[in-house]
Amino acid sequence: MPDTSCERSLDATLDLFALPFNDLLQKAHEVHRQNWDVNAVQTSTLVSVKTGGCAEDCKYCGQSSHFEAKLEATKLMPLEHVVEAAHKAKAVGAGRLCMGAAWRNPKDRDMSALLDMVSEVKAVGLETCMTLGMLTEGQAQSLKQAGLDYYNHNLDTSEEYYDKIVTTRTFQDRLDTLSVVRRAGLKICSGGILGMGEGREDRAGMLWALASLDPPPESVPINVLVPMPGTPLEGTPALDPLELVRTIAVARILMPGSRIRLSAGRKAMTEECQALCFFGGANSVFYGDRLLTAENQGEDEDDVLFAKLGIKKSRAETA
Ligand code: SAM
Ligand code: DTB
Ligand code: SF4
Repeated sequence: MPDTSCERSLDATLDLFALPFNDLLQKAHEVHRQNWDVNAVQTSTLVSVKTGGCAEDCKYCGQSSHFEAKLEATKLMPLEHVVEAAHKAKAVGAGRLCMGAAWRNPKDRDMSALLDMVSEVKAVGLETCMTLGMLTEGQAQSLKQAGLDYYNHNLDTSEEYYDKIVTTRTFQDRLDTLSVVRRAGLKICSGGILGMGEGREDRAGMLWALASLDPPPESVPINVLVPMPGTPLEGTPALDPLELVRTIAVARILMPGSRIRLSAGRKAMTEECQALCFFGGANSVFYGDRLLTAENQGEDEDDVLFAKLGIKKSRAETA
């Protein structure tokens, strides 16, 4: 980033958030237009290859074993089911399959099955992404060798707010894993969640931390909390949608060359809110009627929205 003073830059980020809405949106849209086809949106479909029973205590997550959530823990999904999900995703027009596992980290004994998933999904003709928790150098390298394109590992929130949300690992652990992933030559997908009771300074701090990665993540998922029954954050008051639009716009200005994904939470958003997010710089979505365990706005509804907005689904980036 051009600015060398971290504190000044965080202040500058907060100044962007504080701009009059129209000024912020215009600025973000200009950056968007200079760097991207503003009428094209990248599409990733999620599949949960290992659900529930997770040892971490992320307070937003229905898959943690620390809370009352009723989600049943599964074993690792058989390869043929993953391949089936890939064919289905491809048939409806997704560009990437993102395979998620409810783990603190993968065990070495799981690696060969995971590597097969990567190569088989690539063979279907999709880009590949995985999100499996912390990785060792060796695990990251073997995923890269198998053909993995992206690794998703979110900062989730600001460093300051992090321990209100997760206590079983630290913000620094997340940064360390991102370094491991980068050293292995994988593209990074990293973002966070809004609407967890954090303040604007936390949203700014998270975006500043993401933008300060060198280079910034190629893909930045901005999730809005999906309140999961039985989790400590279940009753958190909903985020003001205009604050989501502002956050997307600031992300676009700070990370001009990154895909900004309007991620979890779209099912509860109006079309107007999503349209403003696309205007302000979002150019990627999770596509398909399921996220990992929660419902998503389905492909049919997305196709109707995209048609109304004149948006096309963009080609795969690494094919
Ligand atoms: N276990 C791995 C990890 O935490 O890195 C990978 C899977 S985890 C479900 C991936 C990301 O999904 C989390 O980092 C979080 O940002 C997002 N997420 C999980 N539950 C969510 C929820 N209820 N609402 C919004 N985003 C959520
Ligand atoms: C990301 O940032 N969001 C996705 C993906 N990366 C793995 C997950 C959203 C999960 C929403 C809640 C659920 O489906 O359980
Ligand atoms: Fe586990 Fe990931 Fe859920 Fe945290 S977000 S509890 S690490 S599955």
